[in-house]
Amino acid sequence: MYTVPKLEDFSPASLEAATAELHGALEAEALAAVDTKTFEDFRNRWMSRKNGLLTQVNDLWLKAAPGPAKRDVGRIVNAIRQFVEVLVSNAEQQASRLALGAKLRSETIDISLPGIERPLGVRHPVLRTLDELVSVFVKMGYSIAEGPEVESDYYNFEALNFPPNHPARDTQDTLFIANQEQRAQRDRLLLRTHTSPVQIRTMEKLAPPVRVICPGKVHRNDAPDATHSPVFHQLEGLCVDTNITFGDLKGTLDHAMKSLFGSEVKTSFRPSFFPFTEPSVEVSISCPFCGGKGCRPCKQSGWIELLGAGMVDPNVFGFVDYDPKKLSGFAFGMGVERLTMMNYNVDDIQQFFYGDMRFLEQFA
Ligand code: FA5
Repeated sequence: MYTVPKLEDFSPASLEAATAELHGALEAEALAAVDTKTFEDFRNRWMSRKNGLLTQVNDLWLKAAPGPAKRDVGRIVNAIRQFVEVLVSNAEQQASRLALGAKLRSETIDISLPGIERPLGVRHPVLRTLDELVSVFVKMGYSIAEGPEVESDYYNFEALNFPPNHPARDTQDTLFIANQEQRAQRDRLLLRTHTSPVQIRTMEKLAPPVRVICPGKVHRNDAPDATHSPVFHQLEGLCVDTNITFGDLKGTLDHAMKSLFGSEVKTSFRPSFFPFTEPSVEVSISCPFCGGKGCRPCKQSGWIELLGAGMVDPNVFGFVDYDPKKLSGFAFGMGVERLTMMNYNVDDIQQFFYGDMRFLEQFA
């Protein structure tokens, strides 16, 4: 470790040698200032007023110099002081730069590590089928209407020609909103059992002609099994104009089923009953799996029943102030889960609601 020597003589040669030795030590020590602590040690060692090396130079060289040498020694000591100040200031910058570099290095994140991959979501198969259906009907000129899932007795039943206490209501039992005893029956709220109430809401709002489809969620008191769920989706359709015939209903549904399942699929219309259509039909398609020969999905019959439909009952027009003498129309309602089961050959409707990734990933 460098110490300031006492000078034996104050000749220029001796002064020069001592100064060179001091500069060498100063420069070497400045290089060692690599962080705040080593810089402060360096600065104090050289500049501390009490016993710093500069103070020692002052005492041992300048004060000790004989009168004639004082001027030269004073100049040299001044130059040394300036040199120390410069090196101390450089060392400060160097130390803070190195300290910052070390900090950054210690905080470096290894961006070459693989990230956490988030799997991309896809549309649920039921929604996919619904989208396909909607686009088939939109291409035929239908627009989309929606209605509330919590519906009044009036829209869900009464205006659809289900009189209070009519046995047809039993086929569509559902959840009723509690504490409504004081309300008139027609105003009592329930979870809608089908999308048909949107027919009424649409005709109340729009003057004929009307062509709408109404997609949505419905609820029924049906025990879950392979083909039933208490919550499912329907797509309703309604077309009202002058001179709409049963032929239009058949042509429209036949086209829709062929668009969905392929042009070789046949449709069949069998008499049925709905209070709001007359005549009413159940529509089946020839089994797309066996081509009509008979297999497990079609229960060996060659046909699969998919939806209900019919010509709008004139009584329903009465509820919405449409003139049944001038107008006629047809309506249909299909179960979207049932169509999706056909579309993707799924044999248990419950699969759509379990949220099991192994099932859903097949549709990715
Ligand atoms: C109706 O709901 C009528 N509103 C359809 C209609 C509309 C007829 C317009 C005439 C004119 P239905 O109760 O049959 O009809 O139900 C229609 C379709 O919903 C059925 O063909 C079936 O595909 C589906 N569906 C019925 N109940 C369930 C259930 N619990 N789970 C899954 N799908 C069901």
